[in-house]
Amino acid sequence: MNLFEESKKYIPGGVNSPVRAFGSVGGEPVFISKAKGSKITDVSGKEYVDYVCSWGPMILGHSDDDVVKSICEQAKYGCSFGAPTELELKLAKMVVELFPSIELVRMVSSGTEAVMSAIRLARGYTKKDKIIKFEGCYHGHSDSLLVKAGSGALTFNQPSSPGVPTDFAKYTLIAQYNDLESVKKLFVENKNEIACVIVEPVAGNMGLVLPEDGFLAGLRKICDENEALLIFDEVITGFRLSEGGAQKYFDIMPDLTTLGKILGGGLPVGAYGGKKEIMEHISPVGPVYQAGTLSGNPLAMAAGIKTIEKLKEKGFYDNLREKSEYLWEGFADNLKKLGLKFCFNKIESLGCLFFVEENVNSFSVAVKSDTKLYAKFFHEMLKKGVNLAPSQFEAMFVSASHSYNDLDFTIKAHYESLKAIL
Ligand code: KE4
Repeated sequence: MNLFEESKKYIPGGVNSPVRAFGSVGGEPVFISKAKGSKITDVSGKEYVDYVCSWGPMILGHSDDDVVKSICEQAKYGCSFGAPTELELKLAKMVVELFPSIELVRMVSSGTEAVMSAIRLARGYTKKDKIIKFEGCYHGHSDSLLVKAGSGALTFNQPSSPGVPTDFAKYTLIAQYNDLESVKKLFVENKNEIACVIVEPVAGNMGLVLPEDGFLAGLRKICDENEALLIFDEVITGFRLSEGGAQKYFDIMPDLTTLGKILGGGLPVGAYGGKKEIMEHISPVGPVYQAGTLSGNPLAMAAGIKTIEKLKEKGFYDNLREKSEYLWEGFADNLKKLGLKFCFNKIESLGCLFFVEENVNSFSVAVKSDTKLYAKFFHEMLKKGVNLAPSQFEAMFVSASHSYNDLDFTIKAHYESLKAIL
C-alpha cells in the first residue's frame, strides 16, 4: 500500500493540513523525505526546485547550516521548560527592533493562535464585538476568521466552515479587498460596534493580490475615524517584504501585528504585538486572557533568532529581490513569447500566475482564474522537477538559496509547461 493510502487510514485525508492533499489539483500528494537549500526530495528520491518553502518560512532555504546548528545546540540544553528564558527575550527584542509599530510582543505557536489572540485583544481593548475581514483573506482557522476565508478554505470551496455557530459568524463582517467604500459602508451600518479591521497588507491567500495605492492608508484613516484598531496580519509578509515586513515596506503603522512562518525559521512560532498601551491589556498585566504551554519554546526561539540574524545581514533583501526579479522577468518573457495574456502578480520574492486574462486586483477577479488549467500547469511543473503550491489561491516563494541555475531551470520548465497545456 502506498504512503498516502496508508496515511488516510490514520489521518483525515492523509494530511495534517488540507491544502497539502492536492485536492484542487488532483493526483496524489508527494511525500517529502528531506530538503536542503532550494531543493526538496521526495521519498522516491526525486528532487524538485521548491517554491512552496513550507508556505513561506524557509526564506534562507531549507536546512540552513547555521539554523540547524542553533537548534541542535539548544536541544542539548533542553527543549521546553515552561518558564521564561533569555532566548524569548532575545527574539522579542529583535521583533520590537525591526517592526516599527511593535512595542510589546507575545509569542505563541502558530499564525492562527496569533490572530485569534489579537482579535480577542482588540475586542477586549475596544469593548466592541464586531470585526471586519476581507473576502478571500485567510487568517488561520479560528472560528471568527473562518468566514469567507482564503487559502485552503477557498481551495476546497468552504470559505465559511460548518461548525462555526451562526451567532459567532454574525460578528464577522466582510469587506472587499482594495475597496475602501465597502469598508466605510460597514462602519456606517455598524456604528461604534466594530473592534478592528484585520487585513493581509499584501493578500497571499487568494493567490497574490497587491494593495492598490491608498488602500492601506485608507484603512488606517477609516480605523482612526471610527476608533477601531487596524490589525496587519503579517504572517506571510513579516520578514518577507522587508526585515520590518509590509508596515516598513509601505510605511503604514497598524495598531496590532500578527507574525508567524519566517519568525520561527521553520519551527512552530506565531506572535502578536503592537502598542504598549494596547498590549498591556493582555494577561498577566491586563484582563484579556491568552496562554500557551509551548509559547516561546526554546528550540523554536533558537531557530527564529538565527534566521533573523541572517536575514538582517547587509544586502540580504537586495540579493533576494534581484533573484526574484530575474525569475519574474523570465516568466514574463515566456508569456510574451507564447502570446499569453495571463496575469502575473509579484512583489519582492512573492509571485503568482493567475490563469485569467485580467489584472487581478480583487477577490472577484482572482476567482475567475481557470483552476483546471492551473492544475495542469502544476502537474507539468512537478513532472519537470519544480514544486509549486498545489492550489491557484496561494503564492510562490523565492528563497536566498535559489541559485541562478535553479531560476534558469524553472524558467525553462515554465515555458515548456505552458506550451504543453495550451
Ligand atoms: P498557521 O496557523 O497556518 O501557522 O497560520 C495561519 C495564517 C495566518 N495568516 C496568514 C496570512 C496565513 O497565510 C496563514 C497560513 N497560511 C497558509 C498558506 N497560505 C498555511 C498553509 C496551510 O494551511 O497548510
